[in-house]
Amino acid sequence: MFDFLKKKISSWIGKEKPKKKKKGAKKKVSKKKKLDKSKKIKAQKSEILKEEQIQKIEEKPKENFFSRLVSKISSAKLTQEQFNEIFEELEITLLENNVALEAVDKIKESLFKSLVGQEVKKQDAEKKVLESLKDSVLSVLIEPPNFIEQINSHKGVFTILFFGINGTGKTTSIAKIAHLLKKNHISCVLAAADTFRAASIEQLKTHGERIEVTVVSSQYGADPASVAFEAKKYAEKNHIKVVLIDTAGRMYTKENLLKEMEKIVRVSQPNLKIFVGESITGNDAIEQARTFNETIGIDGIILSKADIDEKAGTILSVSHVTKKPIYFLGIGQGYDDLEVFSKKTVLKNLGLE
Ligand SMILES: Nc1nc2c(ncn2[C@@H]2O[C@H](COP(=O)(O)OP(=O)(O)OP(=O)(O)O)[C@@H](O)[C@H]2O)c(=O)[nH]1
Ligand SMILES: [Mg+2]
Repeated sequence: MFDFLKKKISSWIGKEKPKKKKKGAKKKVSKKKKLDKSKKIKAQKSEILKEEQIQKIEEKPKENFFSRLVSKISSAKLTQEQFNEIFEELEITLLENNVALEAVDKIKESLFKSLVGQEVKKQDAEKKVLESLKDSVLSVLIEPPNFIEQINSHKGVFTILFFGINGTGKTTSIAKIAHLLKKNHISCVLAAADTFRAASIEQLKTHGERIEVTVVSSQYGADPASVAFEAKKYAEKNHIKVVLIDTAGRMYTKENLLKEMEKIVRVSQPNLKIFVGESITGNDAIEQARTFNETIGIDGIILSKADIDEKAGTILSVSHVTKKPIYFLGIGQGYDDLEVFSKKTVLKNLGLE
């Protein structure tokens, strides 16, 4: 994750040095041969010198977004026009890496405020630009509440509803969360409220067996809202702290499916509504999150498959677009492959910390 963007930023800020070209292996030459071939050696030497000169030229860092900003700032106050011209490179990089336009604009606004028209000492210019870049990334991220504390501080049963389109990793994320809760000594029950997709109930039951968590289920075709309700009742009766409700993947554009979801929400009264989206799908995931947020309302986000997302733009922009925090990133198919989201980790992954 973050590979592409990190590489670009690292090359800007000089963390990734251009690789030196390997020099040709020097031949061992005997004294006699040396004398005989002195002319040739001279020619070789001048060749090597030429090669070194070429290398020096190749190694000279190219003018990039970062160095241009630093040099403009250290020579005079940066003007609006200069900033816009220089920002273009960052803008393209961000868009190429799936960052949503709104988030790009916000990053631009934040950088603009801290750099344009500012009096900065020459020796501080590099630090100032780096700090501003960091701040502008932070400005589009939201730090999530502490998940475990949020549950523990709640009186009574804590219900979490998971939703999203088909195959995004809802069921897997539920199993990962149940596993996390168990590790934190918090009891939970799973509600098999995806009564639509073939084998979905068995899939959840298999996870339940593996992680030793009870699954409340009904028949295929049963009302998902009633399964969620039953699971909540089961939790109340058996003093179980958390109910995790699995739902069928649904297109956010289908009105009847959204109505069904509204009913599940009405009946189960969740304390958290978690949208599960795929990190790799970029603007698609952003659009899904936006629409689910407008129709059902989301409280938090899990972005799955971050382990196979090299661009990371969804991670950078989904919270800014929805104003809702990412709680976790799915980073694999195992039960422990769930990473608590934090701003600090994002900065670290981008090579900015
Ligand atoms: N690499 C990777 N694969 C994941 C991750 N999360 C889920 N998957 C895989 O994605 C596929 C779909 O996962 P599910 O949990 O069944 O997705 P779902 O959203 O419940 O699917 P539907 O119920 O059909 O809508 C499975 O093969 C999972 O193993 C993740 O974080 N990383
Ligand atoms: Mg599922």
